[in-house]
Amino acid sequence: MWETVRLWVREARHIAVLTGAGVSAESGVPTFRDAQTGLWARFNPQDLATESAYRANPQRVWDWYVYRREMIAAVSPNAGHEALAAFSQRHPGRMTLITQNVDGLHQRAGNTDALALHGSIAEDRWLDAPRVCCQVDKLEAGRPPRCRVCGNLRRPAVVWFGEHLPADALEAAEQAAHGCDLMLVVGTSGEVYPAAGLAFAAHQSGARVVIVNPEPTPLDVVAEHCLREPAAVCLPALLG
Ligand code: BV8
Repeated sequence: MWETVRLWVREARHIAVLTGAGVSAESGVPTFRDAQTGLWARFNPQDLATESAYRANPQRVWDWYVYRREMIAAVSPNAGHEALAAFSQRHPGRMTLITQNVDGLHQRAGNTDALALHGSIAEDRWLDAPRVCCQVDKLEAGRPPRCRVCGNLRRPAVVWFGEHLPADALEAAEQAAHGCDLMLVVGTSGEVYPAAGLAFAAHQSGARVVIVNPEPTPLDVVAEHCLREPAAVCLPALLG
C-alpha cells in the first residue's frame, strides 16, 4: 500500500494536504481531543475555545492560552512537519498545505505559506472593534491585557467555535481541495467543520484521498487508503 501511495505522490500534478493536531503530537503538543492534564483536566477545550467563554471568564480562558503558548514555545517541528516543508521546497507550486493547527509548527518548519484556517495562537487581536484609544503600545497589563482607556480586551488571534474562518484562507483551501488530484489528510479527527468538509470536496472533485492517522475517523469513508501510522513516521516515507 505504501508503494502505491508513494507512486501517487510522484505522479500527482497537485497535492493538497490537510493537517490537524495529530501532526504535532510527536512534537509533544497534546492533540485537541487528548485528555487535558493538570489544571485544565476538568475543562473541555470546546467549552473554552468560544467567545462566550472568554466574555464570561476572560482570565480563565486567557490563562489557558498562556499555558498552551508556553508549551508550544518549548517544542520543535517534528519529522512530519519537516518532510512536508522539504517536499514543498523541492516541488514549488505542487503542494498546498492547509492546517487546522494554531501552533505555528508548519510555518517554523518552513511552510510559511500554510493556509492557517484556525488562525495563530502566537498572536493577539482586540476582542471588540478597536477604537482610536485602543493602542497596542499603550496596553494596561493584565490577564488579559486591555486598553487602559476603554477597557477593550486583547484576545488570542485564533478562530473560536462559532466564529467564521478567515475568508481568504478558506477560499484558497477550497480551491486546492477542488483542484488537487491527491489529498493527504493527516492527524485530524475530522470532526471540526468546515475544515473536515475539504476531504469530501476533494473526493467529490475526483481526487484520491489518503488518510494518515493511527485511529479511524469519519473521513475514512472517502479515503482510498488509510495509513495507520504516526505522521512523523509516515510523511518522511511518503514524501522523501
Ligand atoms: C464556523 C482554534 C461558520 C481554537 C479550533 C458545519 C459547517 C460549519 C460549521 C459547523 C458545522 N457543524 C458544526 C459546526 C460548528 C463548529 C464545529 O465544527 N463543531 C464541531 C465540534 C462539530 N465549527 C465552527 O464553529 C467553525 N466556525 O463554521 O463558522 C459559522 C459561524 C456561526 C455559526 C455557524 C457556523 C470554527 C471551527 C474552528 C474552531 N477552532 N481551533 C484553539 O485551538 O484554541 S478547532 C480545534 O479543533 C483545533 O484547531 C484542532 O485542530 C481542531 C480539530 O481537531 P483536530 O486537529 O482534528 O485534533 P483532534 O485532537 O480532534 O484529533 C487529532 C487526531 O490526530 C486524532 O484523530 C488522532 O487519532 C490523530 N493522531 C494522534 N496522534 C497522531 C495522530 N495522527 C497522526 N500521527 C500521530 N502521531
